[in-house]
Amino acid sequence: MHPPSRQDYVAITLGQRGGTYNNGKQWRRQSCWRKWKQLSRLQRSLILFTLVLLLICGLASYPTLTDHLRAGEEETMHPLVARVLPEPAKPGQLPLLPRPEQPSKRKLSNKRGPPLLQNLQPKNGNASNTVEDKAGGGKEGDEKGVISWRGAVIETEQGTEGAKDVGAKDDAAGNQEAKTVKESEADWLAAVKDSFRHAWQGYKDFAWGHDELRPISKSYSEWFGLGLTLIDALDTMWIMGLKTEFEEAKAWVATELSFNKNVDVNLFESTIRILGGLLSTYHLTGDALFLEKAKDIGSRLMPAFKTPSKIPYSDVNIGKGTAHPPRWTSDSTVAEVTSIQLEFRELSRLTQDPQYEAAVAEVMNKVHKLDGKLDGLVPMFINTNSGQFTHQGTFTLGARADSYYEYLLKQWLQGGKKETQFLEDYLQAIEGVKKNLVQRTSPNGLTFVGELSHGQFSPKMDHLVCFLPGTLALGTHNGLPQDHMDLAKQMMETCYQMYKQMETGLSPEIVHFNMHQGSVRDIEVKLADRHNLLRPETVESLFYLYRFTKDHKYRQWGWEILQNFNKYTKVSSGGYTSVNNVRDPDYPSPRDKMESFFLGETLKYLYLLFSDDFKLINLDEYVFNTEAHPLPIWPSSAA
Ligand code: DMJ
Repeated sequence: MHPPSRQDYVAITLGQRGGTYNNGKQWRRQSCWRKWKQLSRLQRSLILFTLVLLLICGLASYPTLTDHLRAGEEETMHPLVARVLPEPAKPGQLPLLPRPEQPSKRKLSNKRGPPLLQNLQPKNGNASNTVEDKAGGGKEGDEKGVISWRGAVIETEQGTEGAKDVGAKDDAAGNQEAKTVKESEADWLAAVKDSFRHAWQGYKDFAWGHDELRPISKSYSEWFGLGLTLIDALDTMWIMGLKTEFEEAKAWVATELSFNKNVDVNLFESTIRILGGLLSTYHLTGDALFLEKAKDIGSRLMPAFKTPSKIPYSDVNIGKGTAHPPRWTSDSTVAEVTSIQLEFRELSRLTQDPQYEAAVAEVMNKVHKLDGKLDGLVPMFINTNSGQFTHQGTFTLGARADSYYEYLLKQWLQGGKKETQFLEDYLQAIEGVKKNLVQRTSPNGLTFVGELSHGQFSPKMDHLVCFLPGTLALGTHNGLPQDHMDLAKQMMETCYQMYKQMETGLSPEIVHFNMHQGSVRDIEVKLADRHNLLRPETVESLFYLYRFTKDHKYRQWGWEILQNFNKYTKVSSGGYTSVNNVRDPDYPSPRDKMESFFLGETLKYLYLLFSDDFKLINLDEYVFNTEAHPLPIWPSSAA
């Protein structure tokens, strides 16, 4: 947690002085051990005795000390945040000792960020000006001015400065406030565009044509071997007006992309990222190349539906035309088989070939009729032989079920609000959510959506669930009940707090909420759940909430999140990395992977959130697939 006015940026810089971050740690460990071995037994005993003595004194004074520190911090904090400070050590557990630091660097800056990786902070705090950028020059993120999508020249170095005004705008006079908001919009758009360029540069330099960038090791990883990041990012570049980058990527699609490969791909992931990305890029650009590629991958995915039940297998070999379930089960995931519909339906409409739509419609019809739901909520697995739900009795809006609900609403919207079965199932499911899964935290009454397992409620929520405020708001915008919007706003606050209350300002993958009276904090995070994969769901919902309410606070929240991505996940040689520990601002521990959805979704939603041009992907004309690829709402005659 940090005061709202903080402007600093820390980029992760590795391998600059010979050796990676991990190697550095190992070296320090070995050197300390050697020194320790050189001491006499008496010297070692004395040191150990002193350390134990210090530890006892430290433990005795710990509450007083932390109370004192907190009192200082609380003055600058949101009152809610101030009440939910980092976990003190549990009884019987030693408080975590501070990590040894390089004293000279610490003195130079008391900013949070990995100290061993910290750069000297540029005074203007520009997000894209890492040390290497400054020294090396020539990188696109270093440009003095960039052209926004509106055509205005924006000084990137003013970008962050302008944002300071927004933090302090509360007491500004009306017209001054309007001016500040307008300036901020331009600055924030430029900043998110800079972030995209930085991410793209890393991908270009070290992972071009491969699935994902590994920014720390300056290499790449393959999942399907189909240039996943490049395809996922196409429409983002188009929307941001990054024409040069777009043309380079398009040339790769035209000359290098081939789906005639002996490779197993996941039906859901390749549908939402590749088919969805190609279809939306076709619509935005009108370029037939993307439709041709979409047809190619779409037809190669069809063998997945050749199952006894017509519930598709999870995996398809797009070269051989064979499909199969995962090795350990004949089940598919419910969210996966029910979140490919927008894309296949659109492919049928464009090609006038009904087979795609027929295949996914059959899945929806089957799921609609199945037993095993609870008030419209679905289990997480479905068997490809029997066509029945399996592992029944567990209900979540998180992993394995999430986008089932999203696609009920969105299919209804895509088809021009005529297919009422989708609407009915959606409305029933939201009532089911409210009845069975919505609870409030203690002490601050945050609204959240937990999980139910065989009648037992668990106050656990995946970050993935943060798609829900946006979907609920979209429903209300299209005439669904106002109480959906009320729930959306309450949950939006919770999702924001999942970022705000972490020491890095970034959300963990999973949180557990406290519900018992007398709890000290609302949010707990288990050790294994502290990672952040650069996921989009919260900024996606912020985008919808801002579009429908025009409440500027949602953009302010998005801006804070972007700054924290820049501070803790930006790698100076290019790209952003997922991290292991959002609770440790000194060492968030890079995971060395930039997921394709960071470019496909996270940065796109941030850009659209900061844009006041609501015609840029008009939500009455487009519906976003679950990977943030906009597809057109069908004209009434087509539905
Ligand atoms: C994306 O691939 C999609 O948003 C999907 O629906 C859920 N998981 C990731 C992002 O978190």
